[in-house]
Amino acid sequence: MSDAPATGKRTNRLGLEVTSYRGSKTTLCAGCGHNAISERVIDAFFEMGVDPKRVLKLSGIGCSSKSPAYFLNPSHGFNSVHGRMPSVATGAVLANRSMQAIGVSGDGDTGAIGIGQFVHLMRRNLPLIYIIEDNGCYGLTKGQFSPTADLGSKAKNGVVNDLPPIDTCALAIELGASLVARSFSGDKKQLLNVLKAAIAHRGTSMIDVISPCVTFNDHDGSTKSYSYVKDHDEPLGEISFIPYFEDINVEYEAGSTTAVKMHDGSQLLLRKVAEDYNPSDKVAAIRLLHETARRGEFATGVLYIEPDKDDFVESLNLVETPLAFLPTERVRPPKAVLDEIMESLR
Ligand SMILES: Cc1ncc(C[n+]2csc(CCOP(=O)(O)OP(=O)(O)O)c2C)c(N)n1
Ligand code: SF4
Ligand SMILES: [Mg+2]
Repeated sequence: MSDAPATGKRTNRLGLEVTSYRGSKTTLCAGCGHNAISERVIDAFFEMGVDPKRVLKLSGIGCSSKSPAYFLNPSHGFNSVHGRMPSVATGAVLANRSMQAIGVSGDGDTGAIGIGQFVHLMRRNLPLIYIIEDNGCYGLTKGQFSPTADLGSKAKNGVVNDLPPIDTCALAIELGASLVARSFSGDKKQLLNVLKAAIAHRGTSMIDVISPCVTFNDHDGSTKSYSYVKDHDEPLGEISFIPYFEDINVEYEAGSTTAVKMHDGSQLLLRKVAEDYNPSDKVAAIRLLHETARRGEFATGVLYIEPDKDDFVESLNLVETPLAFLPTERVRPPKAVLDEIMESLR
């Protein structure tokens, strides 16, 4: 990061100003948690010096899925069908593995109509940052309960939710995502560092961000309101992130800090507060999610990470050149070969 003397504006390692990472003006409600998440995405991509022209933005349908329009204007975008972002993302990433992909979904988009696609995306460990902007309701269609609404939580009209929630983090860990985190749209510092770690990570980074809907789900009785989440947030510890291009010889107290080496050489530092938490232990991560949920709390931070797990692109053993750049002769069999196949089926 440097100051450009000509303009006095802060630039990143590509010489770009933060304006290159902004998007269109938001049309979401003032105070919506989703807007704060877009701001952190802008900061994270700017500070990590990712070329916005090398980014794919993908989403489904919902207020949350509109968010990619509000960050990274120079990037490529595809606003798909409700719950179908995972299949579009899979096709796009396999066609051009040289791009950095970020998908934004909602708790309805992921947990209801899109749950089948979500499940298979997680088990494939596709290189993708997958953000769920989780407000426990269908904001766009006026606040009905979504599958992440807690049992017993109250809607604005007084209706009580009588179904148990799906914990998207527990599901993602169980299925095979290699970085799983939960954060809160109101926790600027934690969310920024989680996003930076996700940018450095290879494989699926599934980040469930509790993001209050100020219009339909921010009242007493809701467990996804600003006040409830502030009072019940249980951070696993303080998170710091040092990208590979910055000096990593920082002092940190051995014994109280776990340093996770990312595949690109960056370091994720997890400073523990209360528990002796090991983010590479799958069983411990799932136990923690169950225990905190039983107390009505949210564990936030990086819950699980497996930096060296093979991703979907590697496991398919694709050719070095992204499929999008291969000439037609290499991706389409010639007519004679197709004729031969047809003949053999007679
Ligand atoms: C196939 C289909 N079914 C239903 C809808 C209606 N619909 C639009 S958005 C939405 C839910 C959005 O909730 P969520 O994903 O949580 O996003 P939020 O608006 O809360 O951010 C629904 C049911 C639709 N657009 N398409
Ligand atoms: S309705 Fe709710 S989720 Fe949608 S923009 Fe407004 S505050 Fe955000
Ligand atoms: Mg929602």
